[in-house]
Amino acid sequence: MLTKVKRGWELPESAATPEDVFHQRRTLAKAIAAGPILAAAGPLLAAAPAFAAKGEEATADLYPVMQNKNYVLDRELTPEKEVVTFNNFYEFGSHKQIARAAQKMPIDPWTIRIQGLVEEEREIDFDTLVRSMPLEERLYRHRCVEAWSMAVPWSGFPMKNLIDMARPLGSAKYVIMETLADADTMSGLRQPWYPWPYIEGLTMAEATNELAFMVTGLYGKPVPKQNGAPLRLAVPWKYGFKSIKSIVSLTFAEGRPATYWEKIQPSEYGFWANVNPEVPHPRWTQATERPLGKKERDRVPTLLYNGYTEFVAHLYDGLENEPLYM
Ligand SMILES: Nc1nc2c(c(=O)[nH]1)N[C@H]1C(S)=C(S)[C@@H](COP(=O)(O)O)O[C@H]1N2
Ligand SMILES: [Mo]
Repeated sequence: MLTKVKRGWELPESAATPEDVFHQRRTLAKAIAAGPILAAAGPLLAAAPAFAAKGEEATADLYPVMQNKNYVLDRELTPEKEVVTFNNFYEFGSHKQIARAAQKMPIDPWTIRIQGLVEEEREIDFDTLVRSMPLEERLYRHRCVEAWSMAVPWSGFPMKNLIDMARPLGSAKYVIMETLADADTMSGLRQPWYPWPYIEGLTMAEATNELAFMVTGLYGKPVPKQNGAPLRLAVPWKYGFKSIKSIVSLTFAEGRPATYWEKIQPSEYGFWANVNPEVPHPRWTQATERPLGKKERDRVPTLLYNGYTEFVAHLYDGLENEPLYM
């Protein structure tokens, strides 16, 4: 029989941030946006990195949003500057300094196509979508398969809400997501040996798990382009490449998709890609990770399912013969 296991990082109700602290933060964020009082701000808001969202975005009025205290970190937040200047977004190049180039990506208007095994195929306007969803902030870890990691405040809404809105048929077993492929602004698309567009997928059980999160914001602002504006996925128990950016479509299907990285190198990157320190990448260990902004000597141990075992381990019962950790 299953009993509810207490999650290690769950805080008692009494530890939740009271509303007035939230409002204080919001006022502070507005004040900072308005004038040069950086010295008064906390470290989270004080950094004003070159490629952070500027508050001019069409959805800027929505942020910051209330933090959901069910998702507690075991480590400090990564400085915003690191998160918005060190990125993987191959559409803009196969290196980390793509933030400037990504500013050219057109994101307004933005449409998300819902197709495949659904009651009715449709297109949703991003602005309408984000304004109809219950936005919250979640502090999540993120572990790249390259063995660097970060801990960030995403804003967004549960992926389950988007799945419910899409009304998939009972025959749908997977949801496949696709990134914008805009040859005019994405220079990476000129490298034809990469299988554009970037595609990722989840089982329906994974996509409706409470941890699966559709990201629309970061550090209390709209998510910057280099981090996957206007809509990206965060599945923190999986390697970072599953968290697909700048999503333009959701396709519901019966068959498992061949994902972008799987097509590039199937012996190194698989469909499941759950974090596991004990299963090395063919070319390096996954036992430890370097938090962004820290030195090599400050590497920390990597955790099974990136620390989210209690949320997701049951999703893989009976699948022990699958390559779950690559
Ligand atoms: N479309 C798209 N999504 C993507 C990628 C990419 O190259 N293209 N890189 C992935 C990888 S490998 C990681 S680690 C994260 C990085 O997200 P960040 O730049 O916000 O840290 O995005 C993921 N999503
Ligand atoms: Mo990654």
